[in-house]
Amino acid sequence: MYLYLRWILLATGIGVVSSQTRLNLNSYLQPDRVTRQQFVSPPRGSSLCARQCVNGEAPKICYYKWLAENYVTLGPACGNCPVNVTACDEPQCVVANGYEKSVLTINRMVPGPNIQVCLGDRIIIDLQNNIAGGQMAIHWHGVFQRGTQYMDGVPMVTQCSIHEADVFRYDFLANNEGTHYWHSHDGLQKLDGIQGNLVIRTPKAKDPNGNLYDIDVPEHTLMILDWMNTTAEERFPGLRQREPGQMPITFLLDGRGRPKLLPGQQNASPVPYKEVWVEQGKKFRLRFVSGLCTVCGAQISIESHGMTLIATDGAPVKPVNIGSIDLFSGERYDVVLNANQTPGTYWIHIRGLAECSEPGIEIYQLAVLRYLGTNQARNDPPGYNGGFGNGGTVLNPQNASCATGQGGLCVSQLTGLIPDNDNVLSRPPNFNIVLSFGFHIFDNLQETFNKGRYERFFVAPDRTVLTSWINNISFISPPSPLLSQGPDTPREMFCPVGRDGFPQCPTNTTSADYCECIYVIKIPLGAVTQIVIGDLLPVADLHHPFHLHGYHFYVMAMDQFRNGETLQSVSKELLRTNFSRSLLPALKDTITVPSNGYAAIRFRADNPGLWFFHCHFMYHLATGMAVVMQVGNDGDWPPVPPKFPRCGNYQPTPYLEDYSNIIRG
Ligand SMILES: *[C@@H]1O[C@H](CO)[C@@H](O)[C@H](O)[C@H]1NC(C)=O
Ligand SMILES: *[C@@H]1O[C@H](CO)[C@@H](O)[C@H](O)[C@H]1NC(C)=O
Ligand SMILES: *[C@@H]1O[C@H](CO)[C@@H](O)[C@H](O)[C@H]1NC(C)=O
Ligand SMILES: *[C@@H]1O[C@H](CO)[C@@H](O)[C@H](O)[C@H]1NC(C)=O
Ligand SMILES: *[C@@H]1O[C@H](CO)[C@@H](O)[C@H](O)[C@H]1NC(C)=O
Ligand SMILES: *[C@@H]1O[C@H](CO)[C@@H](O)[C@H](O)[C@H]1NC(C)=O
Ligand SMILES: [Cu+2]
Repeated sequence: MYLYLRWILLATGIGVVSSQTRLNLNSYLQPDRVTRQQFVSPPRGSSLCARQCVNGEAPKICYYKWLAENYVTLGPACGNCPVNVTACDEPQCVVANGYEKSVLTINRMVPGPNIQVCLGDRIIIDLQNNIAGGQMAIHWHGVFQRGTQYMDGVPMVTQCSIHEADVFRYDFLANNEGTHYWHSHDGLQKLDGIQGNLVIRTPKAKDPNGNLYDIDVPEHTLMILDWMNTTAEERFPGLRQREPGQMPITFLLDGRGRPKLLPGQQNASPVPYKEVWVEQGKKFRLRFVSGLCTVCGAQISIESHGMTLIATDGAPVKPVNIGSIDLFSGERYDVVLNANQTPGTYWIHIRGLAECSEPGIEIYQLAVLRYLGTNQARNDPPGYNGGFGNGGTVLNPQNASCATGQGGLCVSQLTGLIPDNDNVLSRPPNFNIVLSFGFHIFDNLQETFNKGRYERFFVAPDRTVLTSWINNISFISPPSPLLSQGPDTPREMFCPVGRDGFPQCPTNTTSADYCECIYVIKIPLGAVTQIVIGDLLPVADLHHPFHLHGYHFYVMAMDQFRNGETLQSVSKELLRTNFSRSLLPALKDTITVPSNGYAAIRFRADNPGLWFFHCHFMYHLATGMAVVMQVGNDGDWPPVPPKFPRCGNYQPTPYLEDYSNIIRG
């Protein structure tokens, strides 16, 4: 391992840390947020990692101290916010939607600390867990962790959860650029506040779209959250009588929003809207990060301003003008906003999609785009239907025909700008995986809840009792991390492997179409791998976003099933035709599978490790809509560092131990 890490450090120029040199990390400590002023003109000799990246500059060490704990919105730090709006900006005041609620926070912020570094920097985070009785692990969504596979932050896949009162040090290199983010991968914590931005910049001259914008500052990384007025656990598995399901009540932009009011209702003391500041005559790079957790997508549009899309999940694409973006959980889209309108204030409109668009629900949120030097107040808040995308192209639409472009611009229609240096596209894939996902519905509740049966389930808004699967398998967590303690998990807990080489349900399961086991698909190291993933739910208006850890992938094709197509027929046809792609596809790491449709993705499996591939809807993941992609074998990925935390099952044997000696003393 030391060899491996030393090699990385030398290769990237961070040769400072060796077993001999001991440096005081505190001198590299970073603030939780950096202002535009600090970012653009830092003091001489500044150790700030949030900076404008310069060609040939030595990489920096970026050290962060994080404290995770139980916290509260509108708590004691907030004084009399929102009656006194100035008090809402006090340190440690978490405002959210102005509704008092228990949350979980890192450093008492929602979203949490904003990590902004340059490509090649070394990110070190000491995470102290003070959550009462809670355990956690943080995933760096979009970061490949090549060489530091054990830092991927998936509990029981890459590491043990960090227990209360413990500190864990995350330490990895920022080796792939783009707009990423971080979130707790443990339980349901991210919906309660444990997530934040992670942006890895390159020098502007190295961005193929760098000439399209003038200003790219940390405060323009804009995280969109869905928000409940209860904790996430209150909704799991879900109440049956009152407020069933897991629906949010609103969205927050960068942690701010107002509660939805009924028509004619006035909020006596509303919290201030989030304000995004721009200067007239300049072009701004806005980085939208979807921290959404529930099944609702969010559509973003800006009054009187179109947008130019320049990157998807961190990777540059050929610029294209759009009017609005449909964002789903885990996705990121970077756009250029041209501040060429009359100086003033303009609405930023975020409206709920899918289940959140239903009559009577219609969740939405507003924020303000403000030209510097103007202080005009706006008293004409648009409603749910008052979005500003009218006429412009909808990016990443629901229900569109991706083959014809009718209904919006699918990500499969974008043109990428990252050349296919790995020869992923030039030949047919070596390794094909066909996955379907769906729900097992427990319709005989008397049987399901019979004495001695304990099926995992959740309750949908329509009160259906169900659980989630991929290829009929509901993923269960191993008792020890597969990456660091693989042999500690009993073999019989894994799904048996069928004749086709893929895991399947054990033959003796109680239900023909559903089982729970540890689901691991093995991919040969180096194989050009194609995954075709299909939604087998005929009508539900759900668009499941699937995220692959450790990689990004070319989006080869996606669409809804048409004219009697099935997942099998589509995947056969896609293989036969090579997708007929003449243009370079876009790269993503999270793909929203069209409802009652499919997506095909392709990548070279050259990053060995155990990489989670799962639906990014939090409650679907919690009920098993997940699979581990094992690329290569133990020995292909680096071993964990010395003193890496260990954990495991305390499963007793069925035999009674003889304690007579101890009892006698
Ligand atoms: C409003 O809040 C600010 C900041 O906390 C404080 O300085 C000021 O005294 C408060 N004003 C009133 C009227 O309470
Ligand atoms: C949460 O919000 C919902 C929808 O606005 C409302 O019906 C419910 O009463 C709220 N719950 C609490 C505990 O305030
Ligand atoms: C698919 O691509 C490979 C490599 O370019 C080529 O040999 C093969 O003929 C193609 N198949 C079809 C059906 O186009
Ligand atoms: C199926 O077989 C496995 C292995 O023999 C056993 O552990 C498990 O309990 C069986 N399950 C059922 C539902 O019978
Ligand atoms: C899932 O179960 C259904 C019903 O038993 C079966 O028809 C289908 O082939 C199974 N799918 C897979 C991928 O095993
Ligand atoms: C997409 O299709 C579903 C199912 O037919 C429908 O309920 C939903 O309203 C459609 N959404 C849009 C945006 O067209
Ligand atoms: Cu899902």
